[in-house]
Amino acid sequence: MSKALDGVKILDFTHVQSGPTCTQLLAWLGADVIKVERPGGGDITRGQLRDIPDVDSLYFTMLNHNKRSITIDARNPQGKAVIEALMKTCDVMVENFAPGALDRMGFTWERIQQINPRIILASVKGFGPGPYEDCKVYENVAQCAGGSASTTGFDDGPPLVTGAQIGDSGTGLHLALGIVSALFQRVTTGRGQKVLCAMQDGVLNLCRVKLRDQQRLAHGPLTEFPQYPGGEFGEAVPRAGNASGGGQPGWILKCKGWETDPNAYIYFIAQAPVWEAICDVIGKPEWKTDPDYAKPPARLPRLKAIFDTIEQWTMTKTKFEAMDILNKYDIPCGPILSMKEIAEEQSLRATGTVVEVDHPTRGKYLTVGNPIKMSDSASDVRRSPLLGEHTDEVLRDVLRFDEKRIAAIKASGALGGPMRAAAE
Ligand code: CAO
Repeated sequence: MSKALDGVKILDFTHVQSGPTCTQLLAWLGADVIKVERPGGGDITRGQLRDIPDVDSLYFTMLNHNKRSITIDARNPQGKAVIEALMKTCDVMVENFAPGALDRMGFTWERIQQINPRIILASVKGFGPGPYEDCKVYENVAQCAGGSASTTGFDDGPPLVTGAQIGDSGTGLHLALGIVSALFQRVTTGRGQKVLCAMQDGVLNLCRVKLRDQQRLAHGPLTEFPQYPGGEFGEAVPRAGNASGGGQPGWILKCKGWETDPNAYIYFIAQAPVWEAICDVIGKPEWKTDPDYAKPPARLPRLKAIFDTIEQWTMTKTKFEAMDILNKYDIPCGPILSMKEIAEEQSLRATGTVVEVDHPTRGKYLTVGNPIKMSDSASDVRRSPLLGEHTDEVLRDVLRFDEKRIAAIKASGALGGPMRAAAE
């Protein structure tokens, strides 16, 4: 089967998480992604959070599937020449170096356009133009600067970061959309363009409901928040605990076994259209006609007491039993799944969302496959490359350099030391 991005060549200068997330997605969609790494250690994540000595970490392997790896020293003149040759043949160059690093390598946007006017230069930076544009940024910095941390957590606790990597992976996703859009526009203009995604902007985009709430605050308290009706609302959107960000009240409730299992909980949404069914299920049929409970506005000041009562019912069921019962009535709910449960969930294996991959030095490991499912562009998940595994192959087959030229480049030290052979 063909792939959506067949024929698209990506020069991948990314490292750590944000950029690699983007290029991994493009690779799953069929692009040929050639990852340029510094000789010696390569992407720093190869050696970070290692669980097995001297083996590429899961951090690296889970962000770099379906790519080829070439080692090039960008400061070596011969290395620079190889990079320029790759720029001439590639459609897109993706990077997430610290601000200014690409310019310092000699690859300004003007120079890149001289080399290949059709190339798209896609970058992740921490911040867009402004007071912080020169700052280096990691995931949690972006969560804090993008509005997520101030609105996450409980009102009586400090700001919290979330485990979902909305700063890194979220921005990588945004960048991938920018790249395919630029490729589409190039069909008519014939020109490449710069695509920039700032992590602060990406996080804020994912937090836009909180900027909505900031403006609602000017017109009175946020009635769906747990602070209402008794608590104080200050000048900024407060942390909402587990309240739903939408128009239907929700909360996380204990289920059977919560005393010993930290994930024996269910998210329960008291959706208005199924309110009567909720009353019947939890044994409170009188609430259907009680003026204090029958209509949504009457329930808002009583949400805590309502969820406490519903919890008395959910505590008598496991989260999966509660799911089965509630789903019969179309009551929206979701079990709090642990990573262990997700790793073992067979339906996620069946759809390719959780995939087992074999790696030559690590052995078998689990990863997350492509979450975008397309009927005419199926994704296969291929293991991440060893450092420099495809250096010779790229010079020979992509750049069509002859053996003599390859030998001269190697002798210059531009590709680093001897390459590790692929040991399948
Ligand atoms: N050959 C020669 N030099 C290379 C090279 C190669 N193949 N690849 C990288 N380098 C050099 C760069 O040129 C840079 O050199 P100078 O700073 O001396 O010009 C140097 O390696 C380090 O690059 P860096 O500054 O990007 O890396 P860092 O570890 O210091 O910072 C990070 C990491 C992520 C904070 C920074 O890259 C950044 O802010 N990126 C943008 C935001 C981003 O993507 N953050 C998400 C990170 S994931 O949590």
